[in-house]
Amino acid sequence: MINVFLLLGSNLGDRNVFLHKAIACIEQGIAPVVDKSAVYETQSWGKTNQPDYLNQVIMLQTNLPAQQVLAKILHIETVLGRSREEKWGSRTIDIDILFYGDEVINQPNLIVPHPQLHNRRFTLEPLGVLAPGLIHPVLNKTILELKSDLKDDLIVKKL
Ligand code: PH2
Ligand code: MG
Ligand code: MG
Repeated sequence: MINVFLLLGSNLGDRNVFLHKAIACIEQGIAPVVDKSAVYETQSWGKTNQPDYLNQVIMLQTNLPAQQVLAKILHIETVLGRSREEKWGSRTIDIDILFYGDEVINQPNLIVPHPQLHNRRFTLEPLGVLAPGLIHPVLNKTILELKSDLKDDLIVKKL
């Protein structure tokens, strides 16, 4: 079984409900959720004039290929009302693959590890609680090391 880490994010509508619904859909359609972080309220990164997000990291164990995990994630996002308009715009739910085991994937529609994860406090804070010693297979650093290198000062608050 492969350990797959996903980041959930919502900054539109009832953000808590969208996180819960996403986890229910993931358990039903992809695999049981083995571990999950607390929920964090986080300032919008990239486009800073957007509402605050709720973010959460979860871990699944599955044998599904990464492309199948991605296809199921995109379906769940659509079911939960995600519409894609502007880059980094507000969304009811965003589900990103952070790690797929220690695999490095560079395909037109899927880059793993997530190419921005090491630049984002809203990802490294929850991930650092679930998997502090996990080694990033491209940067060859642990999550805790990436966290201490971080230059992102946006507010990330554990709820
Ligand atoms: N996701 C983005 C862009 N900015 N900021 C926060 N705080 N949380 C997110 O999940 C997030 C973001 C693109 O997907
Ligand atoms: Mg995202
Ligand atoms: Mg996404």
